[in-house]
Amino acid sequence: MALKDTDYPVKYGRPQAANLEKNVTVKFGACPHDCPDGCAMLYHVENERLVKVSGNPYQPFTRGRLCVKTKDFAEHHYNPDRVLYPLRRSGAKGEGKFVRISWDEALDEIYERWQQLINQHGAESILPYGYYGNMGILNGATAGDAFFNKLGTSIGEKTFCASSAVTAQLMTVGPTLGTDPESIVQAKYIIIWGGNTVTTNSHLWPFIASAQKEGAKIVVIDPYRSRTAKMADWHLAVRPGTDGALALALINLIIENDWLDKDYVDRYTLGFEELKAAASSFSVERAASITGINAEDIRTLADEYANTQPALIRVGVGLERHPNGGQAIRAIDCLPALIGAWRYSGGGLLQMPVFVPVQADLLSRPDWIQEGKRVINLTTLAEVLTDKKLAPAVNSLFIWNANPVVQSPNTNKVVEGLLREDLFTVVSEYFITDTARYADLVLPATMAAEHNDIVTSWGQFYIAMNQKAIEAPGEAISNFELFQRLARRFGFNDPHFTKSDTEFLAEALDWDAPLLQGKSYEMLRENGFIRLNVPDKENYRPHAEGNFPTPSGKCEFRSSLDTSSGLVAPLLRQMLIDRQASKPIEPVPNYIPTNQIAAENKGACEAWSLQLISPKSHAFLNSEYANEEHKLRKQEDQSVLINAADAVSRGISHGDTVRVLNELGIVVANARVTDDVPQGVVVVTFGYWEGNAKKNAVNALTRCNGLGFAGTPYYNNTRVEVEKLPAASELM
Ligand SMILES: Nc1nc2c(c(=O)[nH]1)N[C@H]1C(S)=C(S)[C@@H](COP(=O)(O)OP(=O)(O)OC[C@H]3O[C@@H](n4cnc5c(=O)[nH]c(N)nc54)[C@H](O)[C@@H]3O)O[C@H]1N2
Ligand SMILES: Nc1nc2c(c(=O)[nH]1)N[C@H]1C(S)=C(S)[C@@H](COP(=O)(O)OP(=O)(O)OC[C@H]3O[C@@H](n4cnc5c(=O)[nH]c(N)nc54)[C@H](O)[C@@H]3O)O[C@H]1N2
Ligand SMILES: [Mo]
Repeated sequence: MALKDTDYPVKYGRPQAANLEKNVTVKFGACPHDCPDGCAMLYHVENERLVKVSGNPYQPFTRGRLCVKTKDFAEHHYNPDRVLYPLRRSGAKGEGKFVRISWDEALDEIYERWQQLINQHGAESILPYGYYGNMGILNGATAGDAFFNKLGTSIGEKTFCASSAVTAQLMTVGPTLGTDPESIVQAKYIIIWGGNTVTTNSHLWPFIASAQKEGAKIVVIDPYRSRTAKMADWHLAVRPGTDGALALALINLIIENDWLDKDYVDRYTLGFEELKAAASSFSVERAASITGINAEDIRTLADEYANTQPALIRVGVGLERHPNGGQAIRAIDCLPALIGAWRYSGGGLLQMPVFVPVQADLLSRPDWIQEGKRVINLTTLAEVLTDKKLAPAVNSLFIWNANPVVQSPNTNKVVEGLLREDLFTVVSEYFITDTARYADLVLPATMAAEHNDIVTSWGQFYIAMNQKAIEAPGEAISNFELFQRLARRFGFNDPHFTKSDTEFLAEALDWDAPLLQGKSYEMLRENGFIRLNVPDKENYRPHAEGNFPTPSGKCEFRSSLDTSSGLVAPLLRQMLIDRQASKPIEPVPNYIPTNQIAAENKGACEAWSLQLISPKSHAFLNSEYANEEHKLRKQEDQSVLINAADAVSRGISHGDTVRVLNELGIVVANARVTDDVPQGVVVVTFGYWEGNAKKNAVNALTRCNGLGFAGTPYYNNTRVEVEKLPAASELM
């Protein structure tokens, strides 16, 4: 049901209002996962036990449905493998042997080891490595910032995900929320570009399906026939890393055929002539030979997209993971303005509505960062840990909300680094993950129902409250509490470190900002969720008359955003520098073949004949849940999807055990011979743990790279060979 703001004061959440068994109380939950859906949940508690977790049926976007990952979220909290007490390594590194210690012992050991490192090498020898295992405002990737800024450690730059997509968006349309996902039921043409909605954003799918039922055509642009492509009306199998050429060819066709909304372009865009020039060399024939999509299909796509309104583009992150992915998204982001799609409710661009007014400075304390502090990009962990010339060397890693052995590029090198005897590694976790296995100390962390938080979304317009519903098991503590305790152990007496979680939560959002005006923390606590203060979704047309939050106020085909712009937060400024080329990102979208950009990878890329892409697994959330039996059963053994032509020429049959390899590593998988992938492309999904995969998970094959556009890692720009495994002994 679609309720308006005013319709939902406390209809649920209070025990007496809900249809509940006796003795069951309900608290508001918010899914903590790094997922665009941001579900509002309800925690059902009986005799101090979490007996059920359901979706909050009143949240209009997620509408009470939970996904395959969180269906048994209550049971997840009671998984018997959970780490419940601080642990100290008792065997060799990586052996996985630990003994229980007390929190005081753990904090003392961290204090003593770090003081020693600080005295010998300076605090920059310590590297905090946090990511979005938890998306909460208090317990998320930035939970440790205030503490580490005060301590003066190296700063970890986090560009694993969406940094190209967000930067492209900032440069083109500015920090706008874009099209309301609930409005897209009105769309008549929907392009899902480099995203696997059915798997990764499943609560958006019903809106797309509704539009489809009402006659909208759904187009998926993806190198392989994903679950989403199978549900679509039309799948275009683009060659990986060539989307920029396709988008520029569409622009060229739209201009050549005069399918433009000239009035919109004149009034509300900047740099049309430059975009026209950039696109002019992308004839349909040229784009067809680059992308592998036939010329007639490209023509049809341009014609249908430009002439069917409302037209919507949903951009995923799959296409950003190439050296030219950022510029491809820039080109795509220009399309809605060219055809005036923004004029229509339900049309436009749905990308990353991340610009929610969180009081980030209050929580992270960037004012405590000392001038010139070393910034280390965390996607280069493999190199950082093994670089003998790095000064000071990284001698201690503190990891929370992250599983770099599975998630960071170049697993074998990450592990080589983690095995260093002179590296002191602390990991805060739920389980002994592939990363925690290499830790010197493991610290137990709370799950969502065991702590308080607020969760914002990066896929829809609601914020959700997460209330502590049950006591933490054993001695688990929240990330928030962990850093408060560490700060006090280090003698930091700033009031920041004695404030409680609920005190911070009351201030965590800027309630005076336009997106929150008229809303309040009390309202959030009362209702469990609130909608951002944007107009009624039926009529929401944020850029019908321009009003783009860019320097010019227009959709910028030629970006005028530069590193000095006040619109760009200081930590984002470096995103506008192409670090590989050491100059600002080109302001007009372009397409350069990947092997011309990633020059240092060129040899390796060309030595292997197949292109590997590694999208998300359906039943895992990144690497979470890959240790749980029923999720593994759903997801099945690690497999490699391979086209019949590629399989035959290698003597591979469906079901064979094969190895996927390149100069960095070997991954063992079951071959699935299928025409879901085109010739020349293979797919191994991401998230398996070493122990669950037959041998190694997919990042054993991906490399650290030049960090061009916005520091994005090029996970999908990976070349491999696939070979039939001759003997079972090789599995060892
Ligand atoms: N079930 C599940 N849901 C998740 C996650 C999960 O692990 N599991 N992870 C969450 C996270 S952190 C994120 S960031 C989102 C990501 O959600 P998505 O944006 O859907 O991300 P991916 O699955 O990485 O990639 C999407 C698609 O891009 C395609 N792709 C790869 N290379 C190219 C290319 O060059 N061009 C084009 N056009 N397409 C390409 C892949 O084949 C894939 O089908 O999902 C979130 N939701
Ligand atoms: N090849 C390839 N690699 C990829 C991707 C891909 O598509 N292909 N996707 C990339 C993307 S989009 C992303 S976002 C990253 C994801 O990378 P990560 O954010 O590192 O995700 P996970 O691997 O799920 O690891 C999160 C860990 O945090 C732990 N955790 C969860 N909540 C808490 C908490 O409250 N406290 C503490 N202390 N720990 C907690 C979980 O148990 C889990 O082990 O991976 C990237 N890597
Ligand atoms: Mo992500």
